[in-house]
Amino acid sequence: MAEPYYITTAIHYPNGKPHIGHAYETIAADVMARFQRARGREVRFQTGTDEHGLKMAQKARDLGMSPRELADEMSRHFRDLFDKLDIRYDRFIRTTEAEHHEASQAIWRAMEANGDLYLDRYEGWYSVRDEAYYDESEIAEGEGGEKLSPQGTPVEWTVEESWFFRLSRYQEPLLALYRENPGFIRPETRRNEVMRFVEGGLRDLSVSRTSFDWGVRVPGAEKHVMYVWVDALTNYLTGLGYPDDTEDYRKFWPANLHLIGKDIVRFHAVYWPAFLMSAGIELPKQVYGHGFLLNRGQKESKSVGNVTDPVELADRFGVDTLRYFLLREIAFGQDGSYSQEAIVTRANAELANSFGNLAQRSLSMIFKNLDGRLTTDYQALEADDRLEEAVLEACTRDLPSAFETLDFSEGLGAWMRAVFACNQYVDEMAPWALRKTDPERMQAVLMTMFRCVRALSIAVRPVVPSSSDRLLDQLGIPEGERDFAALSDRAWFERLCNSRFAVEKPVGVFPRLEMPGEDA
Ligand code: ME8
Repeated sequence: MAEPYYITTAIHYPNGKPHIGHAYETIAADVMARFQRARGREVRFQTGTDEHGLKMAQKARDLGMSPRELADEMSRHFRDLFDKLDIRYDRFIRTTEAEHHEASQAIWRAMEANGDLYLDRYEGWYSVRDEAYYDESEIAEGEGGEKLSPQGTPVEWTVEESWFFRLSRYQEPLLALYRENPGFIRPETRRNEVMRFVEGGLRDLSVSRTSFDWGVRVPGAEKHVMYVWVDALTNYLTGLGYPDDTEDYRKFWPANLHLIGKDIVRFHAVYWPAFLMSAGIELPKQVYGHGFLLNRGQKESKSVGNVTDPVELADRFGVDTLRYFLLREIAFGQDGSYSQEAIVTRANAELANSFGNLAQRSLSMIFKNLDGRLTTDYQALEADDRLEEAVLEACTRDLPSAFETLDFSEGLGAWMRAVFACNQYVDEMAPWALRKTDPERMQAVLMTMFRCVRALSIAVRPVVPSSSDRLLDQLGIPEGERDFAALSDRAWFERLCNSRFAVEKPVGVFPRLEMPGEDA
């Protein structure tokens, strides 16, 4: 039976249209989900929108809408973007769903039954933007003397009656969790930050609000709504049918990976496991805090006027190009910069001129010189075997082992080195010159190229799914043979030679892009 794999992204605040950071995180999760499917695992991939909380309520009020209307409108934009980006999720959750309210109330009751919730008064520095209270020690002063959170957002002194979660009880169990499971928080830098924070001591957490009502009601205390993070984190359970003992829940919980950005690691690696321990629910296996995407080194913001619509980027450069660029250019755990020039440079150098060119010249030569016929009737020389071995090693060992640890850029780097090796081989072998002098040798070279292009297309398919499929269609590779298992099947080539003879005139799948401005 296929081993299950459950991956989630953060659920996004639909208080505006999706930005490039949302696209980045969700593309990475989609690549991971496709990669695990291609490894033969049964994958469940969930994303969605986080629709409650003061931030949503305030934004809706500013726009003269109800929070529900705002959530409906903006959530639609997220789904449209993800469809456009070829993101194949299994569940898109909205926290305003009735099922989600039930799940959040169920986990609340479980924490209460464990003696971890109590009513008290809360005073503290509250940031509406972060939906979080901060300690006095964490507050800084801005240039105009205003108080700021560690994220640089404004905070206000707030007093309210509130339910509290006994987070202080969980300091030791959390530290034990991090120590015993070094992979629980990744990458290492985030793990260190979280450990230092927890070692510094944990205060009980205010987990309800009475100042507004846009949220999930606290069971038995109807004037309180849950702190938005309690309900938001619970989405990962709701999507599997919690609190019911469903087949999905049994199969997919605990989650293998919560993929989130670095700014919300504390919520996922401290609060969430504490809530789950309290409720007696198994803990997820890993929380990965990826880096931030910057526009030419700067955070995008409306006031700077550098906000890029990810839909426009996809329209302009192509979905697969954007997906490839984001994962190849930036070391996943770190912050990284993008610009239109960088996208064009990377896409032209690697997709169009290297991989695309390799595929196109291999197929055209087979089409022109062999009438599109594949054959097993040739003698491979050592150079041919050596190349194929190197390509298979990159495709079945280096890329997968890097992708398993979310080192996408490293995995794609190994893949690209294999592409370069193939192009170098073609240049050295010069099969076009062999046509007259040594047609048998030409056959061996062209078949080797064909075999390598197939392996490279399959390996990179999670990243550039539609381009890779267009290429594999041209190669005649059956749809069920485009995964990693197919790469260790020795008999595929013989089967293909027997089943199929002429390729159509090959067409390139990775167009050369123009630099911004060139077409103006
Ligand atoms: O934080 N680059 O929602 P959100 C990369 N609703 N990632 C970025 C980014 C950037 N420039 N900007 C944001 C929330 N992100 C909560 C999550 S989960 C139970 C609740 C990432 O819409 C961010 O780190 O502000 C987060 O993982 C995701 O986008 C959604 O951010």
